[in-house]
Amino acid sequence: MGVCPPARMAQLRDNFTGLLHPWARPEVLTCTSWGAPIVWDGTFDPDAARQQATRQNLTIGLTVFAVGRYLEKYLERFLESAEQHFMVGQRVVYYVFTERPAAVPHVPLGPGRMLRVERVVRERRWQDVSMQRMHTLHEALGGRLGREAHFVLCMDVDQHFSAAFGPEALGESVAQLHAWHYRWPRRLLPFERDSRSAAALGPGEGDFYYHAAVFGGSVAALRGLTAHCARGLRRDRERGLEARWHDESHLNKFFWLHKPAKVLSPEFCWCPDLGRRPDIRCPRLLWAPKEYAELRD
Ligand code: 2GW
Ligand code: MN
Repeated sequence: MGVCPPARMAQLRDNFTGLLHPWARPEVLTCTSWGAPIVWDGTFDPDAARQQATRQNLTIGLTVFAVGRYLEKYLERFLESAEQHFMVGQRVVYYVFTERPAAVPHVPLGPGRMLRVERVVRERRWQDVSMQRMHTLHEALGGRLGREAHFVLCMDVDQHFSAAFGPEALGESVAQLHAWHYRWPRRLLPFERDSRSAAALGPGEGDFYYHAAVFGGSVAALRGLTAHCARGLRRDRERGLEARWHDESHLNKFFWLHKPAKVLSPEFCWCPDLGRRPDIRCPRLLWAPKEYAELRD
């Protein structure tokens, strides 16, 4: 099904990940139509990925927003589990964005790992908390974060790591397959379809439905991504529109126009409510149970 042509293989070896065995997972798609690897457990060599990242002396940024009740509810477990599993052995800078820096938990960090807290203002509507992230990230990438890190992953806080999440997840631009939708027919994917929205995709458009809970890339690529999404979000707001899945809709539009260099399988951001599935061999990051009724008011 998803084996890459040999000509792509040489390129993939340079893609930070030692992606050497796409044929190891014949039951899933391991390569997109534009030649980007889709990273599944078994298709990469974690040690080769680690070594390659270490040789390049990378600094990896991990951004996360923890505003309002999400700080107490999710941040500590997110950070503690990241210490266990996220880019172990690499240089890592966590960037926590919150309106209450003093309330950020003191999680002991391993050597070469650092945490920076950035103050943000709290938006009134939850949709705005989520959407404002693109603008805030854009500014951060233009400042200290952008100078400090080579690659950055941007994540939701309402999840925790459960297995190794290493440099195999790094690339020039990285998109996450959404756990709910990765096996759906393309025409049913929940893209924004209202043509008035900046996030709109026309009939027949859209490759995959990507989850905004994990996206990443080089600083330059993410500057472009966040600028695009922040611009689209602002334009929609000026016209009294709000895309179906907020910032995620704009992210999906961006990745339709600018194909990701690497795609992460749903193992990299899995929803435990979906149960055990034979293609999900090694979930690395698990969604926390949704408590919309309690948290969205
Ligand atoms: C968000 C919604 C309702 C109530 C509160 C919040 C909220 C979000 C908050 O009070 N404080 C906060 O820090 N956040 C941040 O925004 C936090 O990092 C959280 O993980 C992120 C996205 O909100 P979340 O996780 O509740 O939304 P999901 O899991 O449904 O996320 C998907 O859809 C969102 C847009 O609706 C985003 O695109 C998100 O990236 C997607 O994963
Ligand atoms: Mn979330």
